[in-house]
Amino acid sequence: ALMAGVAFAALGTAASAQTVGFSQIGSESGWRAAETTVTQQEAEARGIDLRFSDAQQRQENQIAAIRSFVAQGVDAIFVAPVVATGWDSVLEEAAEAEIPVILLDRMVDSDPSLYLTAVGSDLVHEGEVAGQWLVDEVGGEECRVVELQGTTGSSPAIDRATGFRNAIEGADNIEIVRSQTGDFTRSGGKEVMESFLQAEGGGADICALYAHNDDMALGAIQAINEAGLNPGEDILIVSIDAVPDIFLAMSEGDANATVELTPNMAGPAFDALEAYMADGTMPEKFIQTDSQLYTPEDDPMGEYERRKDLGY
Ligand code: GZL
Repeated sequence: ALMAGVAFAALGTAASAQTVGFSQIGSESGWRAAETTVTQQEAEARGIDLRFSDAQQRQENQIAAIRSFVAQGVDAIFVAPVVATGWDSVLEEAAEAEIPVILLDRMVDSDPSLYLTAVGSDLVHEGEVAGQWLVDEVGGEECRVVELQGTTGSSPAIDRATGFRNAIEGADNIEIVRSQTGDFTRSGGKEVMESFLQAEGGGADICALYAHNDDMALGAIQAINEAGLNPGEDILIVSIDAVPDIFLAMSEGDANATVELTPNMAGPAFDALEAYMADGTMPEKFIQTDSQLYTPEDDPMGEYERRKDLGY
């Protein structure tokens, strides 16, 4: 509130954002690529000059980009923070420069007064939706689960792990037997799944894979096929993002469930920014997007067609 007052007072008359710096994590997944595309489209539709920086998944590159945006005197900064910690000093520098910061799709541990708002899904809930699907799917059957976690220390990796465990807590027939990060990438998912298969009787002892995003699941599906097993049947596959290719996999019987994450975090972010710049309206600290479950019963090819041109 203090920052908002100061920033708004500094603006004096009503203003609108002309230039926004966007510190993007990278392009580790199809979902991330779509988020970038949608952000550029939303900026263009609003006549905003978007300055884009791809950090190749390195926090130091994001911090350097934010400092550069502050030096350029942009009107606002969007950040998709690769991990949850280590942002205090650079966010304080932006606050001192009276430049509002909005977080996209991941959260930070910093004090909420250091950012205007955050737009994202309830990542714990996404994990719960994925876990509940598996509980419903396996019933009382014994089910040994392997887990491909997202980028270590990122809020989605932390929260999606928590949510899934919340959902399976009451099902003592379901057990997570291996868990390792695949860094949200297809190659990471494939490599780690290969090691899981070797460690678990060639896959005979694995009932299901829970992947924190579809890209890791798609890499794992390749590994399962190469091991001579049937993904989606011998090993159930549940993941998150709802990217077009997971729907192709579903239509081939290779994947069983995904939880949707909209790539349009920028629309609500730009809306909140415009209201703030116009008259100091303070947005909610967290603008939540929803998390819908999709399975092969939900017209996967139709969902593929709807998403295939959105920049994934
Ligand atoms: C989640 C987002 C995650 C996506 C992944 O909000 O941060 O990052 O689920 C991406 O595909 O790597």
